[in-house]
Order: sequence, then C-alpha cells, then structure tokens
Amino acid sequence: MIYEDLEIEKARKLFSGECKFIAAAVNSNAVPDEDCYEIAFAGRSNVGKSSLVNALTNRKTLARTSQTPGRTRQLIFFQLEYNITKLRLVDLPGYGYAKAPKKDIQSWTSLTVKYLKGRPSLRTICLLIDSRRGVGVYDELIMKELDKAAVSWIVILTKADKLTSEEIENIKDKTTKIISSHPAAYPEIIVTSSLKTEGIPLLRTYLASLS
Ligand SMILES: Nc1nc2c(ncn2[C@@H]2O[C@H](COP(=O)(O)OP(=O)(O)OP(=O)(O)O)[C@@H](O)[C@H]2O)c(=O)[nH]1
Ligand SMILES: [Mg+2]
Repeated sequence: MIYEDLEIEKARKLFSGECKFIAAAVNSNAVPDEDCYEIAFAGRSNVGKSSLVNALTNRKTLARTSQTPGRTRQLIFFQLEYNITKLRLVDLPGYGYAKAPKKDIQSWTSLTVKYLKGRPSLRTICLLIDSRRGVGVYDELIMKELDKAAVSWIVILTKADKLTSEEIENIKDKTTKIISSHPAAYPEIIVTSSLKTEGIPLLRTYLASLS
C-alpha cells in the first residue's frame, strides 16, 4: 500500500476531526440510518478492537476497553466528521469467548451478520487477528461468514509490540497464505500496535481512501 502525501493528510485530518458516539445497538433493528460510509471492526474477544478504534481516533477512552474478554456486547457506532466528510466506525462484539464458544459464534452470527449483510453503506470490515495467536478455528468460521456477506474485508494484525520483527514477518506470511483462499479478503495485511501506534497512520489512510 503506497499513498500520496495528500491522501495521508486527508486521513490525518479526518481522524483528528470531531468524533462522537452515536448509537449502541443490541439488534439489527436498532442500528442508525445509513447516511454515511461505515467501517466495522470484527475479531475475537480481547483481540484489541476497541483499543484500535481509540488509537485511530487518537482518543484514549472513546471506546471502552477491558482486560476481561467480552466487554463490547453491542454494535457501537462512532462518527467522524471533518468538513463535509463523514465516516462511521463500528465496534462489533467479539466472538469465541464464552464457555460454549459454538453458541457464542451462533449469537455473534445472528446479531452481527444480519447487520453486515444488509448494509450497502459498509465499505469494509477490518478483521482483527492477535499477532501472537494467529488465525484460529473461530476466525476461520468468521472469514467464511464474511465471504458470504459480499463486503470486502481486510486482516489487521494487532498487538505487534509483543513480537519481534522476525516473528511479525512469520505471522504476516502465514496469514497472507490463509487469506489468499478467501475471495472477499483484501490481499494485503496491516500490522498494528495500538499501544505504540504502529501501523495506525497507514490504516487511517487506507480507511479514509474508501470514504
Ligand atoms: N500490548 C498491547 N496490548 C493491547 C493492544 N491493543 C489492546 N491491548 C490490550 O488487550 C486487551 C483487550 O483490548 P480491547 O480493545 O478491550 O479488546 P476488544 O477486542 O475490544 O475486546 P471485546 O470488546 O471483549 O471483544 C486490553 O487489556 C488492552 O489493553 C496493543 O496494541 N498492544
Ligand atoms: Mg471491545
């Protein structure tokens, strides 16, 4: 991914502009009207979705984060505004945490997939993978759901600060191979650390380029 200075600057301005919480939806009937583009963040519980939303918007406490998995149980909508550009960030509930993970996946599916499938304003889904754990069984299931949703998705590796650069290269290669068999996946991966803000400007620019 290579971007021009102008695009990088546009992204920086959009993500440092106004950002407000607009809704927390427990079911697909409660989601706000589609009046601007949206980007959704999906991934296992505790993978760092809420932390990534905070890092992107440069706000420490916009999305609630927690050391206890299962913190975010609703679809949480945040809206960025800069001049006439608007973009919504949607923090999705995590999956794979409950003691009965299969049941947990089913409830994730019924709540979230309904939203993902019927949302023309959704530009992409960021699927977060913990760089220490790699792609797990439940991530594979979700990838299949995402392929069916007819929305493009991109893998974001999180918590890169916990790995050496050699380990990062390994997990990047492994993950790239896995996504190559998924038709709706963006072929490149973005490596991030919300703690060290690594990869955050690149991800902002990619997301802003879709708006
Ligand atoms: N070292 C490190 N820790 C991180 C990073 N991002 C998140 N964490 C930690 O991981 C834990 C979970 O982060 P959250 O952002 O709450 O995860 P989540 O995916 O929103 O979790 P759920 O809402 O439960 O699905 C917290 O303790 C964070 O501080 C990172 O980039 N580096
Ligand atoms: Mg969360």
